[in-house]
Amino acid sequence: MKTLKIIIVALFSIALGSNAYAQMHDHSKMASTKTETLKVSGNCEMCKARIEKAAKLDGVSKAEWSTKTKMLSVTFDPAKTNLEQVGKKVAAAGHDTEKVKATDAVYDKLPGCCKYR
Ligand SMILES: [Cu+2]
Repeated sequence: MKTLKIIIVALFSIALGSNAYAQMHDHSKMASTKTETLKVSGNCEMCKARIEKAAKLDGVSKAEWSTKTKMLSVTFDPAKTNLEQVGKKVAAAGHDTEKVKATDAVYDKLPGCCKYR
């Protein structure tokens, strides 16, 4: 009976996602992620989806961009990536950041509603 309980608990943790489980129970792991913000140019919900998708590099656990403040909040593992790499990726998707600007070629391909310049 006890074994069955352990199996159920184990399956439940897998269902929750190993990352969520680790974050809830391993405080040292929580401290190893960092959340930083970066200004990213854009307009609409389509931009939001594009920016957030581009920002999700390996090591990035959360990326959220606000259409109001134009700020991208990135939660990442500093051992795996950094804000500069995220910025480069976002710029490559067509959105200017503080440090890295999108090339004209990429920018020109954005849909009309997304032209922020
Ligand atoms: Cu847009």
